[in-house]
Amino acid sequence: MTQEEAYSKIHEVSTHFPAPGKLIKVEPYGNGHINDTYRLTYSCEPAKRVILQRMNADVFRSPEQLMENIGGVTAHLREQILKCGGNPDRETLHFKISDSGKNYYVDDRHNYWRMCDFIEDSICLESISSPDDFYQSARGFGRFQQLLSTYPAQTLHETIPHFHDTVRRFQALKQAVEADPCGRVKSAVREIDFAFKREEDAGSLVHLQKSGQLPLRVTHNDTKLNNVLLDKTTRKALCVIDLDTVMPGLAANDFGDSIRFGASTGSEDEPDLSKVNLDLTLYEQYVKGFLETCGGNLTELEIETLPLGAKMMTYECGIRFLTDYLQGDTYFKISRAGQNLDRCRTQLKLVADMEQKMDAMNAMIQKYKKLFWQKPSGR
Ligand code: ADP
Ligand code: GN1
Ligand code: MG
Repeated sequence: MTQEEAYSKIHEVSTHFPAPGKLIKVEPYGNGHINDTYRLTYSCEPAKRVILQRMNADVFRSPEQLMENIGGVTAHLREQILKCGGNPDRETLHFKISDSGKNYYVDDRHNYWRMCDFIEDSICLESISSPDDFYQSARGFGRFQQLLSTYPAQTLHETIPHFHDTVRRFQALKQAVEADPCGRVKSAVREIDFAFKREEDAGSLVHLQKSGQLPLRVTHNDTKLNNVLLDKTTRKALCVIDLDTVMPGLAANDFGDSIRFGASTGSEDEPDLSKVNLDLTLYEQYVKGFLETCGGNLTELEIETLPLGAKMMTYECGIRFLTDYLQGDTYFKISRAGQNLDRCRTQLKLVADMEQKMDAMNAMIQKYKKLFWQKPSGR
């Protein structure tokens, strides 16, 4: 499809959602790896902007269920935010109802589209410009989990089954190495070796959850820095976005995914690994913001396994990028050859660095646990 054809398709799709005026601009938007995101501008006074997304049907096999989750979760967040005296129009996403009566529209090629208000006067960061930005992102994700602690988790559909089952992710890597469909194994021997040496670690959190030692909570499961918006004026946490993977999950995974992306001194696809390390100052800011907002709800073991969550989410993401590289880059969008291998390398470099820094990571958890957590009486 040419760009012109794509834009004419978007014009057509937009007519199935309520229009506040004449559609005057369509632009590709954001840096997500999964969905196709566009920002649309309508001429009205003041001009109104919305986000239109084509959901990735290869990744999300039951878009109806996914949008049911999102409808339920955003309605709950709206109520909770109102109760706290917040502004739900800015602090949670608002999806529009299409002419099908649903919060999505299915086109003639069976593509699923959804539209939500663009949150104005917000910023979405790809990297940290000050430790305070990262502290704010921690507060955003921590508050999100806190607000959803009263949500009936059993009503949520599993939008991607076994999403953070690191043991299965490891099995998928093993299969990709054995099949080697693109002949790329030879270019990733060191990475495969590093990942295989840590096979036993893959089960650490999964086993604690399966044995009932770690509880499932309503979690976001994709807590990258660019999935939380900050207020442009105050630079405080504003709104958590990208709700596709809100499912029952582990607090350690939400904590860990933020650390692997935001507390790295390099970008996720940095080819120069000397630039990639865990920044302990940023890590500490995240610990503080996260425990301040949702630590009171967590069990002692949940708090103490947060650093393990950081290592495991980084390892898991590394082996997911590696698997995708070996399989021919079919899952994560790439903009250049070798990008998924570079992404894998940054994650594995971070794992190695976290292994070195684990004592310091644990000590910071203890420091903030004392401030923001109390042993419940009778436990
Ligand atoms: P993906 O699953 O592909 O990551 P996202 O839902 O995260 O898709 O959207 C991609 C990007 O679009 C985000 O990182 C953010 O920059 C921007 N974005 C998405 N929704 C909004 C919104 N409602 N307001 C402002 N920006 C948004
Ligand atoms: C994807 O959608 P996005 O870009 O926020 C992926 C995450 C990975 C991340 C790595 C549904 O997140 O799991 O951690 O890329 N989302 C899905 O950057 O697979
Ligand atoms: Mg995203």
